[in-house]
This record gives sequence, structure tokens and C-alpha cells, in this order.
Amino acid sequence: MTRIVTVAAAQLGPIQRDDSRESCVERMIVLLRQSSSTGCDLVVFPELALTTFFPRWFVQDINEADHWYETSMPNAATQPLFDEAKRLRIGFSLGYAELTPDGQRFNTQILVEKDGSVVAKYRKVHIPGHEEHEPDRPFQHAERYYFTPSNEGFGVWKAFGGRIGMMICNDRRWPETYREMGLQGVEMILCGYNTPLHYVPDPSQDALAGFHNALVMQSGAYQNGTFVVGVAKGGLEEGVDSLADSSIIGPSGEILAKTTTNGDEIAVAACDLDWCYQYKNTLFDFDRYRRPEVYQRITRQRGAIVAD
Ligand code: CDT
Repeated sequence: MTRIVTVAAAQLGPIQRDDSRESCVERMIVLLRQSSSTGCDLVVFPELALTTFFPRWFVQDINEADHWYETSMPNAATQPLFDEAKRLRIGFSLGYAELTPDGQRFNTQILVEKDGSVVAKYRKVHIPGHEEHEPDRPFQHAERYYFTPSNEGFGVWKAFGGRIGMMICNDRRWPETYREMGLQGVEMILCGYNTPLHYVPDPSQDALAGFHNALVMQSGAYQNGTFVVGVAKGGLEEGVDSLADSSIIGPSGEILAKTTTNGDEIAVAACDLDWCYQYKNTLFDFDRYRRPEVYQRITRQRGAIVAD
């Protein structure tokens, strides 16, 4: 049995406020077919792939935002994507806003196998931004108003002949994210992101956005001996420019494939999951070399405690 998973980072360009879910799904189906024609097993779409990045606006009553969320998956708008993927025998991962029957709101990503079954659901753990309206900002980043941070943590699932995990956008900046999955033997981490290029109040950080994006995912891949697939919703969306730079990274930390535009585009790499062994079981032999007994601050405290 082969351990090669050919994966597409299926970047989307901007989705404007008035774009329908159906139009987003049509765009994703185009990328799905392109991926299928290059022999892909798995296609990864970005965070919040069915709507514009709505946390850039604030509404006084959260219920006014219900129309941005999905209450079931698949649903009428996404069923064509599920159907086409199943017909092509290709799996996919999709990010969307989830509203649960008991009224909880999560930033969610699912993993769908080649037979069309949903094998896993991941809900974003690290929710960045702010809870309240901040009128001095040119654009809000009110993710903490719109989404509950998940307490379910980071899972790893047997799928596509390997061990697959998921993370969403800001999760990729935290080493704990990768290590939690590394300690479950993850071989490929799928990550969708929306990274606005407006860091308030320090615009100088904008120039470093691409560097930081690559830095965190390449180091997370290398330090845990895993592939990482990072997929953007890029380009100018409702007046906000967002980082593109979708990439597929190997367990060596090297970038294997990368998008070159900030629009709809796939980057493809054939990933031999057995390559992870070299990093997991020799260089970073966790069983042999890790020292959890001296890392206890990592779970005992949240912020830094600085000695006088
Ligand atoms: N979507 C998301 O998590 N974006 C963040 C930007 C945070 S700026 C408040 C990111 O880490 O890219």
C-alpha cells in the first residue's frame, strides 16, 4: 500500500460580502477538478471558505450575524461540493462558521474522505482579536465576539492512509498546537487561514506577515516531523488586503509547493508520509529525548511569571 498523499493547497481569492455560498462552492469545484486532474487525493480549502471574513464588522446583536453561519454540513449550498468530490473520489478539508443546535458559535474545519464521509471536525482553539467593538480601528478583528474558543483540543485522525490533524489560522502561530498533534503521531496538518495585512497599531509588521507565516509553519513541521498544508483566503476583500502565500511544507521544514498569486489557485505536492519517520524516530525521537518533567510551566501557567 502506498503512503503517498498528493495534496492540493486550494487557495481562494477574496470573497465579497454579497457573494453567495453557491458562487463560492462553484469556485471550489473548479479547484477540485483541477486538483483531480493532477492526481490529488486531498484538497484543502481555507478558513471561512463559504463567506467573506465577517469578523471585520461588528453587529450589536450577535443574532443579526446568524446568516454567516452553517447550521448543518453538508447543507443545500455545499452538497454540490460533496457530490463532486465523491464522484471524483477525492477528499477535501473545508473551513466554515458553525452554529450548533444549542447556539454555540465555532470557527470550524472538517475533513472529508474520498467516499464523501465526514471523518473529522476540528473547532478553532486559539481565537485572536477582540470581543468588543473598537471604533478607532479601520477594520474590526472581532473573532472573539463571533466565536467561542473550543475546549476540545487538537485531534489526529486515521485518514488518507496516514494520521491527519487540523488547525485554523492563528493556531499555527502557537508551538503547543503542533506539539499536541506531534504527540499523537501526526503526519500531515491541514490549516486554513485569513491573515489581514493590517496590524493595528504597528503597520511595520505588515511587511513581515509572509515571513512569520512561513516561519511558524516551517518550524512546526520540522520540530514535529510532519507535513503542514497552509491555505489562504488571500487578496483584497471588502477593502482589506490579506496574505496569500499558501504552501505545502515537508517534515524537513522545506517548502515543497507554494502559490504565486493572491487569487484562486492550487499548489500541489506528492507527500510521502513515510518521510516523517526520519524526523520523528531519529532526530526528534520524543520517547528518548523529550523531558516533560521539566516543561511543567507549559500547562501550569498561561502568561509569563517574571522573577524580580
Ligand atoms: N483568522 C485569524 O486567526 N487571523 C489571525 C490574525 C490575527 S490579527 C488580530 C492570524 O493569526 O493570522
